[in-house]
Amino acid sequence: MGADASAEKAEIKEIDGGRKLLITRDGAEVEVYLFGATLTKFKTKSGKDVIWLSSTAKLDGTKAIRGGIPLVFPQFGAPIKEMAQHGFARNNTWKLRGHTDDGVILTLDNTAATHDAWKYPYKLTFTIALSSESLTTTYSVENTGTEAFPFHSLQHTYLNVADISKTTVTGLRGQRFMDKTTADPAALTIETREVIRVEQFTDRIYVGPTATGKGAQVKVSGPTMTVDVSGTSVLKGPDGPTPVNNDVVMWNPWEKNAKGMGDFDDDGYNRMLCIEPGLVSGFHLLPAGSTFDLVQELKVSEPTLSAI
Ligand code: TA6
Repeated sequence: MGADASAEKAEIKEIDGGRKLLITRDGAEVEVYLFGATLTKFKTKSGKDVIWLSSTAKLDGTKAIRGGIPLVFPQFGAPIKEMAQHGFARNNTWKLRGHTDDGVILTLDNTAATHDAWKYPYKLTFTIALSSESLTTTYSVENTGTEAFPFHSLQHTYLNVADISKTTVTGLRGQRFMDKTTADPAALTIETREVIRVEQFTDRIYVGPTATGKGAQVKVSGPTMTVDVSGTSVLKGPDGPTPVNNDVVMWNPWEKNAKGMGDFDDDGYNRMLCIEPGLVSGFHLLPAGSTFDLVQELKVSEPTLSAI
């Protein structure tokens, strides 16, 4: 991603004993742990704290970080029972591969992390590109082996909405979703609401945007900021790039489930909402030598009156 002509080059510092990187550019800042390549902070030039992180999150590498943008691979949930929920990418330490004009590139591959139940050669790349009021993160899965492999991938983004009771989500009307809080989590229902308010335990997968025919475009309007979340995905194979309809996960554990997690603030559900572009509604096969790119953009702007 080339730097904006008007913006300065990103500055990168190792902090917290080298466990974390601080990226600053154009008055904005991002913090990302090498553990899981988990981005835990994004503060805009105008002072908005966009990402939620539980105050009780484990930050010592003993478990996936609760909050931020944990990276899900090769599975979402635990269809492969022998493997940790959401796979092993978020539970292993990534390497800093290099700097760019607007951020950094982190990588993980099968020489560092794999699993007996999923032993394919792969390379993950997480590219962070920072501007004053936006953050673009590209999560790439490359099949470096000789046979196709099944995978999911997701940027598990915890947004800091400040007050869930004053927050709305728009842009999902007309899309089909699976509701994991029901007795039939695989059933598909059409979203009929243009303005969605989250007022209870919510755990949904909006399956491959049909309404827009391109990537996911969701607006999260809270009392302190508005975040336009866009998720686009591309399969890059020998015949060139092919756009792929990605899914959008929406999750808020609500009060009872929040209290049931030791690393989730008891009242944290009031201040967060997971809106997550990914490829999770079923295992997808990635052909040998191909790469799947999942690009998330968080564009931040002032709160709008309708959210209050
Ligand atoms: O965000 C969707 C989801 O699969 C939820 O069902 C919930 O399990 C959440 O991920 C958090 O998972 P984690 O393994 O990080 O506790």
